[in-house]
Amino acid sequence: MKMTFRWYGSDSDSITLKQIRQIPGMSGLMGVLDYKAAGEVWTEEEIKAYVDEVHAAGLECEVIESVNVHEDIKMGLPTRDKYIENYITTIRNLAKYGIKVIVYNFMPVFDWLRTDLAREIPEDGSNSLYFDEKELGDMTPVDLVRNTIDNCNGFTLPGWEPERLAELETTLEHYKNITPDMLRENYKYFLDAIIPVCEEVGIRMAVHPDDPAWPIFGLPRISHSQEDFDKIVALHDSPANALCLCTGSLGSNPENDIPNIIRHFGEKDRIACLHVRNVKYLGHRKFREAAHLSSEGDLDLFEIMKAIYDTCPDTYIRPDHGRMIWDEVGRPGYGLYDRALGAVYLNGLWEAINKMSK
Ligand SMILES: [Mn+2]
Repeated sequence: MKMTFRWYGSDSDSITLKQIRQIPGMSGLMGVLDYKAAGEVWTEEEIKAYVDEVHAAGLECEVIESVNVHEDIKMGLPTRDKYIENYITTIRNLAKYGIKVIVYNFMPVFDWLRTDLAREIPEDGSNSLYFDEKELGDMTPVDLVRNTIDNCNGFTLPGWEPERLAELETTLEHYKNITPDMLRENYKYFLDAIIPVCEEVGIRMAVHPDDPAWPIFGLPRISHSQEDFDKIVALHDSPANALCLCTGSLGSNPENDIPNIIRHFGEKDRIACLHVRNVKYLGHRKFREAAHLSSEGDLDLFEIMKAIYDTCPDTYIRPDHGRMIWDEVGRPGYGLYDRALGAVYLNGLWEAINKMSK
């Protein structure tokens, strides 16, 4: 297992590579070029500059996140072929600079959704991302987008780039005619085009689950259960068609048994990387994000790490959204302190599991 950390680049992250390097047990990053719009080619120059900077700080950069899929590909529009060509160019460019895994999603419009980005946790005065379907009741998708962009402390959030959401109304209208099966057909068309290239250059695609793990605003969503992912891995049968198993996203639905889902796909060699974090259930379709420690939320992080150890021990993992603690100001979910605590805790679990298994 390689422990990694998400980093947005020196121009758009409040955290430095030096700080990340000083977290015990940190091997590298899950990196991102957060200024790239969906559909754009990531050029060799841009990738090289990013990777060189990470290497110079003594960290690896083998996983890249948020190579976003253009909506025209998801909607199956005639223009999709041009964007698929661009995507393939990006895959080839990333492979040239040592990237092994690309994290992406195939969610219509919304990458992830929360109704509050800084809900105070009464017990200790920290705050975290929060979701309550009831609060969504009167909000339109446009309201929610405005609310999210207005409350992210001046940072753009992954998946919520203002440009990408400019044509929101038109896109939402278009999705009304797309069923989950049609979305899967468009998905297969995309995978059939890119996976042979991934096999050739040694990259694994890792799809991220829907977050939260159920349909929202009537949009077709096809990635939020073990059954969903069984269908996705069958769309194009290859180890390069793999998952980024995000325990918190899938775990937002208590019906998802996360350790079992990890074992199911780990045994099939279909997990390329994981985001590991905890969630606290507050009611039906209502949750907040919690510290990583099992006792702070509703997921069993020991059982999760054990499932990884048993079925996909060579994978990449990273702590995911942390709380904001110790008065830190940063991107909601992506502060330094709580994610660093999470990484150290997960490494501690790993050491214990490893030693007890011998
Ligand atoms: Mn995640």
